[in-house]
Amino acid sequence: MEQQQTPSAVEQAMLAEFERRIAAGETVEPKDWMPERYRKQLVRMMSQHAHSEVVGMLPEGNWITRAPSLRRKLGLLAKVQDEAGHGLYIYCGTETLGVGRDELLDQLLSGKAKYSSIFNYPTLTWADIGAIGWLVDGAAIVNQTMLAKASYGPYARAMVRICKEENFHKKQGFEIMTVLAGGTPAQKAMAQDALDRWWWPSLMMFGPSDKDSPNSAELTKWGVKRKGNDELRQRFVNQTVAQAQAIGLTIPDPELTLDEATGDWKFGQIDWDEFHRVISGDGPCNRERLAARRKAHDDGAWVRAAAEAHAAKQDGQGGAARVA
Ligand code: BYC
Repeated sequence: MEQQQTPSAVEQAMLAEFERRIAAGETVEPKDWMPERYRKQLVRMMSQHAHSEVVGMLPEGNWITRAPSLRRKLGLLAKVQDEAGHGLYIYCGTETLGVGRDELLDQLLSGKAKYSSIFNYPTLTWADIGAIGWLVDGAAIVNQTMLAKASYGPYARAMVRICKEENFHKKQGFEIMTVLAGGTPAQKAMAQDALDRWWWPSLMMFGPSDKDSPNSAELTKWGVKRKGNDELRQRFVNQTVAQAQAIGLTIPDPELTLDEATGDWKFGQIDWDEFHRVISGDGPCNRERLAARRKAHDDGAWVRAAAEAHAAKQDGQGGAARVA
């Protein structure tokens, strides 16, 4: 009689096959077998990413009514709408992993879920809108170009489209900064002030240093992350220093020096205490952001109720209820 394999042996064989596929560069699709831990890690990372896109609309939304011209207003409106779309693609991606958007939104609104630290800083002047496009979208592109090669198909494919849109966002932000930096002394000072305030939080977007990053090893082993947090941060610094120089702005880091041997711009110490404060809920705007999201959710209750009633009517339930 054939001996039955114990579940753990089956599981081990499936895991080995899964890892062979990843090593061969194959893409994992929703109906493929995957280790529970891979699924959980993806849900964690993708839901944080989706939440970041949605919360990320708030700092910029703050300036839609105060944009300095119709052209600027149109660009900003389009950008903020794009961010909502990015959130939706990524929430759809998490649905392919068996987790509904309602559950994830509950986690966001209850304060349990994380979202990117960067969106807990205030947008004080119009130049902040330029700085966000240039630096925040610029950092996001560096990170997400890498994620477009992630092993999980739905996430990787969402990143391809998102990166194209983020490129437009970065260009509009850099153009705002270029115009301000070449304007009156007061406009240039406003642009420099925005760079001073957004520079270090932008570097924190890449996450802790690799040696302090508990998730990196597993995510790298399973091909979700293709590069480490430090390498991507360095890539962003290298490309951004040249851009700041081109428009006559100064990166607020006295320790910034070019390493001739590697071509890398070496930068000073990131304030990791500030980073940990912000991601644990105690940044300058964490409370304001969550309050705004909760209000938007409550205000939208009638839309959800109407959509559900419409869906029920479409599948005949509403009709049956009316007859009864
Ligand atoms: N902020 O082990 P680590 C946009 C957490 S939005 C908050 O290195 P991992 C845009 C991390 O979650 C684009 N938390 O984590 C939208 C972990 O905590 P948990 C946003 C952070 O996952 C609107 C702990 O720290 N992009 O472009 O290996 C307008 C240890 O970290 C942060 C994404 O979401 C942070 N900055 O790597 C404009 C990209 N960093 O979960 C623009 C997708 C770390 O264990 N995400 N943490 O409790 C990623 O690429 C990765 O998740 C990270 C972190 C590189 C961020």
